Amino acid sequence: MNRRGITEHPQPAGTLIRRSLTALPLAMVSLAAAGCGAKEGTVFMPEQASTYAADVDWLFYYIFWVCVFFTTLIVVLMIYFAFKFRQRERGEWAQGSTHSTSLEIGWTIVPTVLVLSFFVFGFRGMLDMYTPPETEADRVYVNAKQWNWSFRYKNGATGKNLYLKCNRPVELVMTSDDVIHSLWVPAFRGKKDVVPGRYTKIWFEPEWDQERAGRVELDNDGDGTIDETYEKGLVYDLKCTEYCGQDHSRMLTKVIVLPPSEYDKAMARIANPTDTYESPAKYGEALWSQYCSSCHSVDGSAATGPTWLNLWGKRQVMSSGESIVVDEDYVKESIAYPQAKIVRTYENQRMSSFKTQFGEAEYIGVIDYMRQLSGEEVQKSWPGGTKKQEEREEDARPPADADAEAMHGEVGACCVKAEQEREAG
Ligand code: HEC
Ligand SMILES: [Cu+2]
Repeated sequence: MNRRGITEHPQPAGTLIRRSLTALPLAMVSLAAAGCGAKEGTVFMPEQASTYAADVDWLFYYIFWVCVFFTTLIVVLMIYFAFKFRQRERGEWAQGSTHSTSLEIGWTIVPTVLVLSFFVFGFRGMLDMYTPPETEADRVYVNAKQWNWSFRYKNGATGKNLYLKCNRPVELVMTSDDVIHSLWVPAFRGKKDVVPGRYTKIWFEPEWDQERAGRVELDNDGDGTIDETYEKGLVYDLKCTEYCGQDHSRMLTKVIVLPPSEYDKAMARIANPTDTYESPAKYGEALWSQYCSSCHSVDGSAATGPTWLNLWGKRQVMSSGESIVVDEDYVKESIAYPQAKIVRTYENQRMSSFKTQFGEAEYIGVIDYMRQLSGEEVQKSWPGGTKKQEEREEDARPPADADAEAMHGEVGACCVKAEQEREAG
């Protein structure tokens, strides 16, 4: 046997492994702890904005550092052993000790305990995410379709943004009209598939952060003008995270976390589009941008569905060969029952019904917008009258400085209080 034969070395290698294994649990816990408690985002994670976000991150970093540790340990030892016990001469073979009971037991028990700990922490976290708190959670009904989201609130109003009350649990009851989508708010960590033909649920409790909360200005139709403002709020992204077709990446909207008084304003606003938009055509344009723009262009360019430019009054040929003049009845039918009449050459595309999202104001809005796109004269204001123009401008203007300060002091104060109470209790 060689001077540096294998028989001389099983002990040192075994000791090395055993030593590292005893130090391991301590190192793991302190490393995992380093990643938690941070509200700020990290390299891997966005900010933590819900009550369970910190737990998710803790588990992520725990598993991450366990993996980093073992990958390093295994690769370093592998390289070291490959070098140390390399064959130095032709015909040299390993001899002697080939079995170490303590080593076998060690590398069976330690990984088992670690993997079980992943399971226990992960399962507990999953149960937390699936079980809304005992206190009555608010409910929001979510509809997903290619390629937009809509949220229906207690007051019956529907909108494309998810408005939430700060420090108040909310349960989303979700379903899809076509394919599988998945709702994801990265800052809340929660994520759940939205499946056609059944309801799935997820809940969050958005945490208030008085420091970071600021004035919220939303341009819902992307035309460069502000449609909604709130004195104080937090805004996060909400996206679809299950590939659902060509414009999957456009299923992107906002979560707006608001103190109760501002939340009530948001509810009133979406319930009364006639106050928010000065004319049906303007509202129609906003609806187009929120729900229809992923498939219908308004500049004549090709998309999943026919363009709306000069569509109004046009003779449209259906797949049946029948030709139809685009008027109110046809548009309304196409929105509520898109499959009733299919436009020729669009047989392989599919539009989902907006029957549940649309009421009379929405139909009138889209119709007027289409008429406008065909160069027709449209109504300058809502039939039956609405808020006066000055009032609307008043709403859109930021409050004078003194007012603003008074409001910032008080808006969100209740959320801060709720937060302090939670921390204390
Ligand atoms: C997933 C893509 C998609 C979305 C989103 C979509 N549509 Fe469509 N739409 C289509 C397709 C495809 C057709 C043509 C096939 C048919 O007639 O059903 C169509 C046809 C129509 C027609 C008949 C047009 C014509 O040329 O005869 C109207 C009106 C219409 N859509 C309105 C809307 C409105 C309003 C919205 C938004 C609230 C909307 N669509 C959202 C895909 C879509
Ligand atoms: Cu989707």
